[in-house]
Amino acid sequence: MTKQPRAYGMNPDDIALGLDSASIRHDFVEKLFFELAKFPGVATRNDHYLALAYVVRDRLLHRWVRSARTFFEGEHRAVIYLSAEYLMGPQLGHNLMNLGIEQPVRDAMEELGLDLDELIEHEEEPGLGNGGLGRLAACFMDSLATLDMPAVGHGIRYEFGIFDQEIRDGWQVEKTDMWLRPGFPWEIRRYGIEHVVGFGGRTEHAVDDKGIPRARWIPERVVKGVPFDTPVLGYATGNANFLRLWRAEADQEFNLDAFQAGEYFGAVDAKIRSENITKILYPNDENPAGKQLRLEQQYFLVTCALQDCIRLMLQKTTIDEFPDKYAIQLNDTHPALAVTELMRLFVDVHGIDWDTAWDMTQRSLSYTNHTLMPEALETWALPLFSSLLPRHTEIVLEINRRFLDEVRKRYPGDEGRLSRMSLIDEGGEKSVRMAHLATVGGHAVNGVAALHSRLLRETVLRDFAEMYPERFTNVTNGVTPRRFIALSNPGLTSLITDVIGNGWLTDLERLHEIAPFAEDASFRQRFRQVKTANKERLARWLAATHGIGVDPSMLFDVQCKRIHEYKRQHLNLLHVAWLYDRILRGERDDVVPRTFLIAGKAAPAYRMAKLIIRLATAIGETIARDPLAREFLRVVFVPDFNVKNAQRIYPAADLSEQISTAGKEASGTGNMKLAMNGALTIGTLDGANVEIRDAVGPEDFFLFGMTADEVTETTRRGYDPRGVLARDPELAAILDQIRTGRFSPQQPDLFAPLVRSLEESDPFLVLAEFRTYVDCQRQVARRWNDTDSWTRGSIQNVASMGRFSSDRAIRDYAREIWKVERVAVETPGGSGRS
Ligand code: NBG
Repeated sequence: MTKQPRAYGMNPDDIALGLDSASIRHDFVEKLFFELAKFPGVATRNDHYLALAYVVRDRLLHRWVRSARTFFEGEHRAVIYLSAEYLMGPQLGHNLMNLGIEQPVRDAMEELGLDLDELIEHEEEPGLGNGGLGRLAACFMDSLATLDMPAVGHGIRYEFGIFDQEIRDGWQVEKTDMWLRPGFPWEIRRYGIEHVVGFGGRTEHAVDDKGIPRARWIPERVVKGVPFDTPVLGYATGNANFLRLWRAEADQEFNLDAFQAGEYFGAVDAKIRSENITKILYPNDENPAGKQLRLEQQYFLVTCALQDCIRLMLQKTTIDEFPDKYAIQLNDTHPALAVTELMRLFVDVHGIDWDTAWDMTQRSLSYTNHTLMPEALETWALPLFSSLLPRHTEIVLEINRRFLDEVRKRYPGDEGRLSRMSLIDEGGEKSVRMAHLATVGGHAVNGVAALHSRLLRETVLRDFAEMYPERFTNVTNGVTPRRFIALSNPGLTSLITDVIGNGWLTDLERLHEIAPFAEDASFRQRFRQVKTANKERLARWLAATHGIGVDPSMLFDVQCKRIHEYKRQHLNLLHVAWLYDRILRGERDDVVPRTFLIAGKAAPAYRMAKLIIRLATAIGETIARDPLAREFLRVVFVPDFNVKNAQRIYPAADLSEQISTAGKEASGTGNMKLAMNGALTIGTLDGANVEIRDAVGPEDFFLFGMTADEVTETTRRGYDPRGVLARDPELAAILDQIRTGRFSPQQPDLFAPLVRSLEESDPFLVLAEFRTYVDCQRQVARRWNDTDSWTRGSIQNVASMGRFSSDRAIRDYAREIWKVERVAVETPGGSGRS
C-alpha cells in the first residue's frame, strides 16, 4: 500500500481561483513564467495561447473532479462512447463560453496589451477524425455533458490526425497534421493507468482445477495503452465529462537482449513498431480493406477502453454488474471488436461461463450504423484477423456457430439466409463481417436518420431486422447549438436572445418562438444585418489568408463536406458551368449574382474526388479571368475544411447544398448546421434532409430529385446516361465544353476521365438529375430576388431547427437504448442551470 496522507491540510475544493480580470491577469503572467519559463517581451503568441489555456484549464478542474467523484460514488449507469474518431474543434473559445468567463479574460488580455480573439484564432484543432462521424461523436460528448449524463468517450490519440489540405496549382496537396507540435494544453496524462494489449501468437486450451475448460491467449507481442484525458464541459451546468484518448507505447523501452548484443538500432525497433499503432488516423479512402495497422488500432482502442471500464468498476463492485454499470455505444463498426473482446475478458480472464458472458455482452453493447455504402461496410480478411487476433477468431467462430444454429431453428432449410447472415463471408476469400458482429453482439442497432434506418432494415441488415425486429431503432442525428450557433454566430445568438430571452441554447425547441418575428420588418432587417456581417467577416478572412476576394452582396451558395461522388459536388459544378455558358451566350435574365463556396477534403487515394476539386478550381479560375462573367459568378474553393473553418463558413451561408443521390447520405449534419444559421436548403430527399424539410415546411426548402426508391428503381431498370444526353443537348454541350478544355485550355483532356465516367456509367445519377436540379436553382434565384421572402424563409429555417439539437438525439439514446438518467452534480457556489 502506498502511504496516504490523512489530509493534505487543505481541501482542493476550497482553493478558489479568481474569475475576475485581475486574478486572471495575475495567473496568466504566473503561468507564462512558471510553466513556460517565458516573460513578456520574449513570449510568442503560442506562449500566450498556452499560458491562457492553462489558466482556463485550472478553472475547469473543480467541475471535472467534482463530476468524476459524483459519478464514481453513486450507483449510476454511465455511457461509454467508443469511437475511432473525434473532431473536437478548437477548445479555448468553447471552454471560455461554458465557464462564462469570456469577458473577464478578454479584459485581462487587453490590460496586458493582448487580443483574446487572436489567441483564440491561434489555436490548432485536434483533427482526429475524417468528417461527419467524428464530429457527431464530439457533438454527442457536448450534449452528454450538458445534460448531466455520466459519460466517457474513449478514442485514439493519433499523433497525426486528418491531413491539412492545401491547394497548389488547383490540386489538393496533403500536408501532415502536426496538432501536437505547438503543445495541446487541454489534456492531462494519467500516469499510473496503463493496459496491456496483445497481438498475434497462439491460444492454449486446458481444463482448470474445477474441471472447466479454459482458453488462454499467448500473444506474440504486447504494447501498452496509456490514457490522455481532455475535459468536456457542459453548458450552463456544473458538470464536466471527459474524453479519454489512448496512446500506444512500447511495453519495454528497449529490448534488453538485443541491446546487450550490441544491436542498438534493432533494440529500438520494437519500440517504434509499438508506437506506430497510434501514429496516424486513416483517411477514409475508397477502400479501407486489408490494412493491418487499422485493425491493430481498432483492437487497441477496444481493449484499452474495456479493460479500463472493468478496472474502474472492480474498485467498487463485482464483474457481474458490468451491464448495469455501463451502456457502451459503438460508433460504427470500427469498435465492433468490443463484442469479442468483452467475451474474452468475461470468459477467459474473469472465468464467467459462456452463456452468462454472452448475455452480459449483449446487454452492454449497442451499435450505430453510419453508412449503407457497400465499400464502407467493414470486413476483415480472416487470415489477417486470425493472425492478429487468434483468440478472437475462435470467439467469433463460436458466436457464429451458436448464432447460425438459432437461424437454422427459426428458418429451417433456408440455406441462402444462413450464408447471407453468417458473421463470416464465405464467398471468395473468407472475411469477418463487422456489421453482422455488431448487430448480433448487442441489444440495439440504430441508423442516423429516419430514411437511413428504414433502408438499413430493408436492405443491408434486412435478415437481421426480420429476426430481431425489437433491436432496430432510429435516432436521427443532431448537432450542438453551443458550438454551431452560440460560438460560431454570436450576432444571431444575441438577436435571438433579444427577442426570446435566455435558455434556448439548452432547450432548442424554443427557437419556434422567433417564427412570428418573421412578419416583423424591423426584425427581418436586423436578421439580414447579422447575415451580412457574417458574410463580410468571411470575406475579410478569405482575403487575408487566401488572397481571395468575394462580394458579400452576392448570394453565398455553400457546399462544404468531404468530397465524394455520391455527394455530387460535380452536379453543383455542372450547374455553374451551365450558368457560365448562359452568361457567355447573353442569356442573363434570371441569373442572380452568386458566389459558390465549395470546401472539403478528398481522400488521398480517391482520384475522382481529387479531379472534382480540380474542376472546381479550374472553373473558378476561368470565371475569375472573365470580366463579364465575374460580375455574376464566383467559384471559390476554400482550402482545409475543418471544424474551425466550418465555424466561419456556416454563419455566412445563404444557400445550403445537400444534393446527394437519395439513399446514399446516411444523415448529413452539415445540413443541420447550415439551416440553424439561416441558410435555405436546396436538396434531395436523402438522409436527414427529409426531416429537415418536414420541420421547415416545403415552402422554405428547395426540393428536387428522385426519392430513394425511385433511385433504386432507375438503377434496377438499367440506367443509361447516354439516353439522358441524347434528350438534353444543352447538357451534352456543357459536358463537351468540359471535355474539350473550356476550363483547362492548357491541358484540354484534363477532365476527360470525369466526363467519361459520367457518360459511361454515372453511378450516382448526376446527369439524370441535372435538369431538375437546374430548374430548382432557377427557383432559388427568383426567391433570392425577393429579399423579404428570402429572409422570411431564412428565419423560418432557424426557427424550425429545435429537433436537430444533439441534446434531443442524446435524450433519444438515453431513453430508448442506454436507459441512463441525468445525475445532478453538486455545485457549491451554484453554477447550475441558468
Ligand atoms: C457518416 C455519414 C453521414 C452522417 C455521419 C454521422 C460515415 C461512415 N458516415 O451521412 O456519411 O451524417 O456519418 O452519422 O462516416
